Amino acid sequence: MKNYTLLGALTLVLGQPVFATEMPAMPMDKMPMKEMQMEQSGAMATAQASGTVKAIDSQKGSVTIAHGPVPAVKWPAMTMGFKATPEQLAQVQVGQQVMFEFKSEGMTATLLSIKPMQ
Ligand SMILES: [Cu+2]
Repeated sequence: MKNYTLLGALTLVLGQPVFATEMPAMPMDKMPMKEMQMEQSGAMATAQASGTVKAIDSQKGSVTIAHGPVPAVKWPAMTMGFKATPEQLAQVQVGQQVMFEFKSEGMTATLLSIKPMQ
């Protein structure tokens, strides 16, 4: 009988501080902030740029563009490949100056739209 009472008291004493520290921590409050920071650091961003078409690979579904600096995603000028749909690839030719919109997720950039400059 004595043991049960002691155990009960211990559970009560140990149980309460754990419960008490969980309440004011408010992890729910901090989570949206973390997600926002990840988005801002470029986990996924959309941007506009212009450049020159260097190569078109319709089998891979990609277009290589020598583009100027893109401040929105902190890119310097460079030549790189963008994922593109067959419809997007059909709108441009190698050597053309183009304006395009894209989204970047890590090292992968995907065209949202592309059109020749006039
Ligand atoms: Cu680039």
